[in-house]
Amino acid sequence: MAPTKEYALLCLENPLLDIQAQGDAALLEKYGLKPNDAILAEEKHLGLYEDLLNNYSAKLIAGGGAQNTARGAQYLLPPNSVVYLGGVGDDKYAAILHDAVKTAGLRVEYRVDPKQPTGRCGVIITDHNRSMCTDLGAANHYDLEHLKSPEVWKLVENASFYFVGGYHLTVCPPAIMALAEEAAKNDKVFVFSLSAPFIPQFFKDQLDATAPYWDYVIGNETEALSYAESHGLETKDIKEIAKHLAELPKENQKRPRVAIITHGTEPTIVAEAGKEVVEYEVHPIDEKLINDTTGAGDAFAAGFTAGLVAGESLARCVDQGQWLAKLSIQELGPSFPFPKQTY
Ligand code: 26A
Repeated sequence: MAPTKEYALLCLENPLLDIQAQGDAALLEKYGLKPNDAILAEEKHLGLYEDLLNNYSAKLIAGGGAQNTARGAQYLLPPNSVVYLGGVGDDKYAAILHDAVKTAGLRVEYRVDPKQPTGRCGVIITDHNRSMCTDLGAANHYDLEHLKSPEVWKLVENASFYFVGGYHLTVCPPAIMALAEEAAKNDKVFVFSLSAPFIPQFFKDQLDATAPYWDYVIGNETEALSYAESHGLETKDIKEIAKHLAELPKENQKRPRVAIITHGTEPTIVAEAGKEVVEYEVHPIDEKLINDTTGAGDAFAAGFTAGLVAGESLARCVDQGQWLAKLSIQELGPSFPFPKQTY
């Protein structure tokens, strides 16, 4: 991949430790969880984490949607290309995250909260489904003060690409808006992920405030459908929804917006403002090789965004996203194979 300047890509969201295990219908029912979903934990869910660790031989794996994307993009780009921001505690879970990002060569600038525990995401695997239940902890305390601190803001000013996970809308919209405005003002690239159906559903106003700043918006079919429903679009056609996203009003008129909607093994849908929608077949994979699809979308976003940073064509960015997603689903959790594979 072409050399880029150092830390050209800056990512922001919620660093989490995934507590992941093979589960069953009874476990899902016990906590009132759907087989395939991502939600914020309520009081009734808080026993899940110990339950997974004690009774389901759960594994601890570095997670957090955009942190997975940041690791994936760094996997493909030259050393020192990606920096990631978010909030953690001062505990053994944070130490695990530090080890994982170090191995991945990802630079992190965490806001460390001495009083809050590092965020946890319970991941229950049943067949090819994964149900995620997140207790944000310290990740919920990320703030604008950290982003605007001189050392961190210097990294913001230096970067040319920003990637923000929509999950962060539940945490610190002002930090997202600060990055969005910085991007528009300086004609930098702002990439945004819809993250989960509950974001367009329950964080609609916060989401809509970021929309004019999206240069690239990435989601999957369930997120697109949730967007359509919460915004009163009279369609369930993914192509129509992608087109709608691409044509929304835009702050920086120098870049036409592109909406990218992945759809499992169905073709990826790409709508660029003012152009026809294009579909890209995914890379076929033998069902038997699929280990775990947790983080497939994050890996797609990683391959795609790394392509943008390297100045590749839109078609190649999509293809690289699909390629990295295919590699990631053969691993346990949102991980990438070592020794490294090259695109
Ligand atoms: C605010 N919420 C709910 C979340 C998340 C999240 N990352 C950030 N914020 N809920 C789940 N995840 C992460 O999604 C990855 C798979 O795409 C999990 O940590 C998991 O690694």
